[in-house]
Amino acid sequence: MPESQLDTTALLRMYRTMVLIRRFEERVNELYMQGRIPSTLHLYIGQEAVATGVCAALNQDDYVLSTHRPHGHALAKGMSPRALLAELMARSTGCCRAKGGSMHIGDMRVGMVPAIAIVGGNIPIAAGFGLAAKMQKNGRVAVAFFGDGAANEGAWHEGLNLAAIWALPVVFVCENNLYAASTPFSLAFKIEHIADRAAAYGMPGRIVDGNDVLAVYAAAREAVERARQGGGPTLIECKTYRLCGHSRSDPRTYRSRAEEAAWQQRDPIVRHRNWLLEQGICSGRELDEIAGEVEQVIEDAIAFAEASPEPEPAALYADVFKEGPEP
Ligand SMILES: Cc1ncc(C[n+]2csc(CCOP(=O)(O)OP(=O)(O)O)c2C)c(N)n1
Ligand SMILES: [Mg+2]
Repeated sequence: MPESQLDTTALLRMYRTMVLIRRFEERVNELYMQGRIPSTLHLYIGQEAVATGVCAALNQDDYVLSTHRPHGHALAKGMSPRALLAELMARSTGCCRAKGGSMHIGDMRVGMVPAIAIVGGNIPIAAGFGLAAKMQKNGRVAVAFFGDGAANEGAWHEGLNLAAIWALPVVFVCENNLYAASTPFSLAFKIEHIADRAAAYGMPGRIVDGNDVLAVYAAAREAVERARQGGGPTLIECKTYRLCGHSRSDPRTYRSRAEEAAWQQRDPIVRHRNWLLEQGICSGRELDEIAGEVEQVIEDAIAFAEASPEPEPAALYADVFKEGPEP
């Protein structure tokens, strides 16, 4: 759908979502460096337009299947910042009651399937969610987010093929950020575009500027509608860049500071902000107010998480084994 058909509320909501993801992650990084968050983290800074644009095209009961880098997907799909932060801080009020941590966050009430950290592992599962939706005729769509690295996993090929032959309502969203950990795209692929692989499975492949939230939304909207109407899957490749390191303590020796600076110029949030102002859709003050409200939401989430207790030792086995009578 052209961006002119999005109303002001939807356009500002996109801005808010991107700012929420960015500031949430910046604060999480600070908390991590202060030792207030255990385990490890993969931040999404720089890729906010992908999660935001795609999730804006989804209904609450559509499914998102995420990766080791899931915070942005979860927030864009509508997960509570409180439950997310409490999970990162390993508190009993976390979305997985502290059993998941950063890489397994989820909330089925908003269609956020607990994230899967095995690279490419979410792809066949997305096909499974699509198959369930098709058999139940409930009109739901499953979206699988994944990185460039996942597109060279065997499970990726199997999942795309299954979705194609059974015309499943799935949208495959590649976030090609040019690196799989420290491996550059050019060392792992002999092709320029991952979207070109769609032809091998008989589905449409789309290439999108992943730092342009409106372009991502337009491509996602078309693919979601196609899936919902029984037209089968689509592969969307979003060209983007993570402005942060791969995970904690990444010295980023595999790429240059000049390359990072060039991508910094294409910051998706600054870009959307400038577009909103140029179009006269809102004032800078309104955007600053949105950012201010987001700060409060994040501070509230931090206070909530810190006031929450750690899980009781007795809760260790709860939700781990299936309870109830044997079938
Ligand atoms: C099957 C598997 N192999 C290796 C890893 C370790 N690992 C975690 S993230 C990652 C890089 C993934 O790169 P990409 O798919 O491009 O996603 P990005 O990190 O760029 O978002 C690797 C190799 C893993 N989690 N799963
Ligand atoms: Mg990558």
